[in-house]
Amino acid sequence: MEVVDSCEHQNECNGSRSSESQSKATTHVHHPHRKFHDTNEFEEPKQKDVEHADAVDVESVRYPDGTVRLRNPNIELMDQDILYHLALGSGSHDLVEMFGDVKFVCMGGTPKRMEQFAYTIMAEIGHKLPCGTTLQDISQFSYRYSMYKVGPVLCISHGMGIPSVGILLHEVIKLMYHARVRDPVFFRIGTCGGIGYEGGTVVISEEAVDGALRNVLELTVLGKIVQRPAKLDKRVVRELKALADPEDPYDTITGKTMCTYDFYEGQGRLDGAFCDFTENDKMEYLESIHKSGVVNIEMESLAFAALTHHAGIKAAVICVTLLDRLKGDQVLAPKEVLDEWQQRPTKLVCRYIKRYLQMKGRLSLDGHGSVSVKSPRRFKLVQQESETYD
Ligand code: R2B
Ligand code: URA
Repeated sequence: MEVVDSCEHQNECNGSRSSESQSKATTHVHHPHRKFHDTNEFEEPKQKDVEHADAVDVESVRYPDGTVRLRNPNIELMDQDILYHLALGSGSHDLVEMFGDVKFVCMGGTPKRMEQFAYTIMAEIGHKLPCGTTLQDISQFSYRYSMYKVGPVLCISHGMGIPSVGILLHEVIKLMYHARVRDPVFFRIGTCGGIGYEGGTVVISEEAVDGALRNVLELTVLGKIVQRPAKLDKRVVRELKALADPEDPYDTITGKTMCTYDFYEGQGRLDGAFCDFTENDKMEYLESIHKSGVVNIEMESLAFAALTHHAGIKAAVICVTLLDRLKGDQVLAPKEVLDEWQQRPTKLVCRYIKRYLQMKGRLSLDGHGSVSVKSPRRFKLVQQESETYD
């Protein structure tokens, strides 16, 4: 099989906006030698920080005003683009109006967790909904993914595994393009198995590798194997790590994340429906990946890192370990404990977003809210009075 580096055809694929959309976007100025690196609002970029950006040309992924540009010339030629799994479309929805102010896209496995995350981030950033309104699942009619929007934060469930997160990323990256979002930052907040780390440890991924320790996502496109580097943003990793509080009653570490296509055999578990290896084989493998710097295993980071990197979008993966795989295979912690552990990566991402908004002067912890209680005693009385009305 021929192996093609997916960046090879990049220049052929550089899209430019259609005349209609071009008129809304700033004129495209060509900078032949400008390479993409993340313009970070927290820290000035240093030369040594941009090595990961190697093959991605800024012109291929951004318009001069910072809005997301697609590496696919077909999209702008289409009459409308239906984001089928999100139940949204460029012809049916005003995507600029709906999503133009997005800065952060936070993804996690389940719809429930992402709904909870939406309420958490809403409280953290002081985003107030108009009185009498509530958050709505924007993608509810897709019956695939759930999506909640809280001001500049989009919270989306990605399901389990590379194919699920891959489909979602295609559509969310297109959504960023249609909505003219500027320099978005993507986070995956998830769970994982630790390699030498006890349950409840927070892991910020430095990079993603596959089950054979390769730092690439491999796709078969038109019968050919295409490899995409699975790189994450080093600066965001450092910033997230710096936001870990020494007072946190758990460790926050960084390291390589292994991403597999399966939870059982693929992660060397002895307790799947099938197992053709011994406990010794399993321990030898886990010890060897541990020696190579792998600190955790999960199932989405490879696609998450590879597709965001290909799109020139800053991204980070933050997971909590549910167990130490050097000690066992089954997730045994009680539900309340698991629930508390799953709050931990969320807290770190909330701190990151809050700090960004604070620095931009966009954190509003006052203002109009849904229900604002001045006196809990009087509030209770009014509620009781109302309840007695028939
Ligand atoms: C972590 O947990 C899920 C498997 O239980 C999978 O989505 C992952 O990456
Ligand atoms: N998710 C995984 O993919 N693996 C684990 O061991 C735990 C959660």
